[in-house]
Amino acid sequence: MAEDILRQIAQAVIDLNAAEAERLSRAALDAGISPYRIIADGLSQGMKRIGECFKCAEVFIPEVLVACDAYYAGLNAVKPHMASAERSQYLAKMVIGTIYGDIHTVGKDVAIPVFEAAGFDVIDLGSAVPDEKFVEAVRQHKPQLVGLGTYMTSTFMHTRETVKALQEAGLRDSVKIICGGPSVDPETARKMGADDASDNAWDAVEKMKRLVGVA
Ligand code: B12
Repeated sequence: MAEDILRQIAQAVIDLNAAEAERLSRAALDAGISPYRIIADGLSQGMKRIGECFKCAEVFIPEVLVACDAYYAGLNAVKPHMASAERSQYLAKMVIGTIYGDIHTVGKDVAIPVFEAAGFDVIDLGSAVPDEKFVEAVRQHKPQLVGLGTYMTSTFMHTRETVKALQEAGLRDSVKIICGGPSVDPETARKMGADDASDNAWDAVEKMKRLVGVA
């Protein structure tokens, strides 16, 4: 019974059906299935499949964005029912934002549900985020990871400044920093003081798990 409904929830995400993902997630709650299982074994399995289809070019960015909507429709229905004990089952906490000077948001908006579906607790700071806002957020939320959305070569170079701001605040050693976007590469990211980089959210998940030691 539980397995059936969880499979149907995953399928609703794959079918890009937000209304169905929400309806089934509520039905699963009513059936006594825990919010964590609905997220991990239902919604997230759907996003995982969408990622596989994206890698094989069976679906494209517009479909991925609609799948994200379906994922969030289910997630928002179950999240208020999560006990704090369940929240602690996250793999790690991440603060993410598009770097200063860069207004691109789509990449981050696709990446966040992928990271959440993989078990990361993600705090989104938005786009064109000033360095001080990253510093404040790390101080407040104490994440293990900082994600920098860097979608242009010029703003990718700003990574050095963001890292410096964290260093000067004495926070650099408390976090791992990963850059993401089409113009990034791990070697240059490391030269600028970050720990890694990825141009694909699904590949990034594996790197993030290694960075926080849960791979
Ligand atoms: C849409 C778009 C815009 C839209 C943005 C709308 C929005 N709300 O995001 C608009 C029109 C506003 C725009 C503006 C500009 N853009 Co533009 N834009 C694009 C475009 C066409 C698509 C970007 C996109 O959404 N991709 C789809 C997403 C899903 O892919 P993605 O970002 O790579 O994200 C994936 C991964 O990188 C990863 N990921 C994403 N974020 C993160 C974060 C972390 C931490 C991790 C680990 C992983 C991760 O997950 C995603 C899924 O796998 C690209 C071209 C391209 N092909 O990329 C140019 C592009 C990024 N833009 C570019 C430029 C130059 C600009 C402008 C300067 C143009 C101008 N002259 O005004 C301005 C920027 C202004 C500014 N200050 O920011 C250049 C950058 C060139 C470079 N290498 O520096 C590009 C590459 C186009 C080009 N070939 O010239 N742009």
